[in-house]
Amino acid sequence: MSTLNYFLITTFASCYFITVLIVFEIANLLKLELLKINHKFKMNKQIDQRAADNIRALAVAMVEKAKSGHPGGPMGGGDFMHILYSEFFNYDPTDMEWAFRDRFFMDAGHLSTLMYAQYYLLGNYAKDDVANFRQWGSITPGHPEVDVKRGIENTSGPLGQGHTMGVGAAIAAKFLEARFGDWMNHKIYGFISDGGIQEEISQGAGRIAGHLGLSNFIMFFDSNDIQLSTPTDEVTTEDTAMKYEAWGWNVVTIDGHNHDEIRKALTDANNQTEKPTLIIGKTIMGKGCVTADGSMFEGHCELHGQPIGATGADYAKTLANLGANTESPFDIFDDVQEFYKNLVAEKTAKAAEKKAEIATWRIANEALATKLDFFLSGELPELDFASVEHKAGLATRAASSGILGYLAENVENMIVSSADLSNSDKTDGFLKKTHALKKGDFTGAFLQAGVAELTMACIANGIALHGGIIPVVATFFVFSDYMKPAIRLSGIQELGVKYVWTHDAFRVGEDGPTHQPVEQEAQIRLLEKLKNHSGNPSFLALRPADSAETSVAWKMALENKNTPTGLILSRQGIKDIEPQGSSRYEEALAAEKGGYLVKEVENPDVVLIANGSEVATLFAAAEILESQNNLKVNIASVISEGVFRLQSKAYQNSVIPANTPLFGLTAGLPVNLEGLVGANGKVFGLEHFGYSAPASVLDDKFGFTGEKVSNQVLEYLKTV
Ligand SMILES: Cc1ncc(C[n+]2csc(CCOP(=O)(O)OP(=O)(O)O)c2C)c(N)n1
Repeated sequence: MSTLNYFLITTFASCYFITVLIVFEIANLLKLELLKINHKFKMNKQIDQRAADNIRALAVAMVEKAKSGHPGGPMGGGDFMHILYSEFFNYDPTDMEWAFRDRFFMDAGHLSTLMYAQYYLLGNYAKDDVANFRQWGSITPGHPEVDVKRGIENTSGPLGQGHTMGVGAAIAAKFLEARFGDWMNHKIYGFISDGGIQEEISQGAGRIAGHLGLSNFIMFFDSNDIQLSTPTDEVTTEDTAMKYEAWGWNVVTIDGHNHDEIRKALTDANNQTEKPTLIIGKTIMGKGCVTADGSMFEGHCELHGQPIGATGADYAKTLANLGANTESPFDIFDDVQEFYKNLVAEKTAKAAEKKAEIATWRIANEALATKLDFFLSGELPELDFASVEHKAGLATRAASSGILGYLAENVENMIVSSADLSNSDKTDGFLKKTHALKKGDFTGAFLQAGVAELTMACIANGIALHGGIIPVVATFFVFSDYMKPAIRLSGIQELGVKYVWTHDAFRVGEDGPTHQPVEQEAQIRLLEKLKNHSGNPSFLALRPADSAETSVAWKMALENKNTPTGLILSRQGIKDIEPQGSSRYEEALAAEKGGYLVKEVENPDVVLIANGSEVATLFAAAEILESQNNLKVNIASVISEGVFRLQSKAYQNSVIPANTPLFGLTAGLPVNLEGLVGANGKVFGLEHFGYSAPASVLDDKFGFTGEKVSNQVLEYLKTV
């Protein structure tokens, strides 16, 4: 062998040897990495299970200690919650009110422990908080009450409303995204149970979410086939998946305890661009419950709504089965604690990245960024309500239409909605200057809610909760009955929703008693007497007497950001109140005190009191009383008794004196004015359902003409 050959062979051999060595090393490294990944995966699997069990154990312990609550449902929902919050949900733990956080809207308020347990793992609650579930002064009330700083986005309890508010928030998010860009693509998650699915409102929420293609809305249905009194198959045979598919949803059914299936469903839902997603998670009521002898005790109706110790399950054995310390059941498991500590750090870092991205956007889009900040601040632009001119003798709904047209041009962050009555409730004044929201196009500002008053009101609550947008909803006053549960939640949650209610009295006329509100004003005004948790009247109800007062009422409504406002408006034209000076609008601004004198003389013989269109009737009566009976008459227009009662006693007395005869006129129940008129006064109102006939005929038949009212006053004055 030549030296050259020898050299070539040895070189080749050593190269070969080195290559084999390298390949071998790489393979080893790869194997090691795979092993590590596998180990981590197994660890994760283990920790996921432990975290979900920890949530279950906490929920059980909270209910047991409180001696009341609903343990079974949270035990089923724990797996979804943990996977959602650990792998998908984006928020900034150091800045809970960050406007671009994902939102979680709980429908099944009775499952509050599920949220408290989850947010306890995330550090939003202390051990004492969860241990004091449902107790006086605790921050863990029986049903969740909005508390954004701790992650509670909405108050819930009345089933069906929570997820509908989520739909509202999803609409708000799309509205803002259409104006400021895709970078704000946060998600709205909903959590619903059998009860919410059965509530009628889910029809409206499901229809609208599908119709508008709310791809940013992802709802988990905790489908455990058990409800409070019975298994669900005793009350329903519907195919829920088909129902939601028919509404245009993306629907997937999974094992709600299988973490990989939850993960995949959430991944797919997050990639949706066209449709909202319903993840039907088949879960087990009371997952993990065992009896005293250690056998499983799951899926029972009795686990729904009482401490598990009061059922066939054994409390201590169940805690042990879930891996909890039976002596200190409110502990977070060590490994779960460690996992969540890291998770919170990761979430914070991820949010910081997103915030940096947003900061770059802000630099490149200065004007838009300023506008966005303005929207989110909740401030109003400079508005000049006096500049809106009204023709003489308008119905207050028509005056409202003029204001809405002005607002359409001057307030860019309003969504006005009507339950298929925009041309009657006159929100078309707004609609004509914008266009309706549509699937794929949220550049408009009008929501055609369809005939679904409760859904619409609830959506408005959700829009308000999301922030950045002022929601306005409209329908006939008589149908405020259909909205009442949502109005109540607007009040409890202190939301600045604006309700526009037109066709405010029997003067609806020919439509008859079904359409003629009588007791509605009394019902709504009860909320003015009911204080919210901030100690303020929970609602502001305004029934303006003419066009100028309607402008003032809108001003009051917009400036009232922390409680809902209702504008109660007439169908029929109303004679405007004559200005006593130069500007009727300036004088009508006194309505901001709740009530004021629209006609004032010294030492009146009688003070006539009304609101809305009855004020004009009082003017007609006063004319007769003065010209034919030589009486001196004052007239007070009280747009809101609630606001009036907040004024000084001296002011109240200057409008409604204690020692002068008082006569009230209302097209609603007399109780509307009895508080103002007092025991010595008289109120003439309606004490029966209406009838179908032209409005002027009803005025005459029911005694609401100037002449008939003047006779009533004279009769009354004989008695004082
Ligand atoms: C509007 C409304 N009606 C009734 C109730 C009372 N309620 C609370 S939970 C519940 C049963 C709901 O069953 P489901 O949603 O299946 O909850 P789970 O049994 O899974 O906990 C009922 C009727 C309510 N909270 N809201």
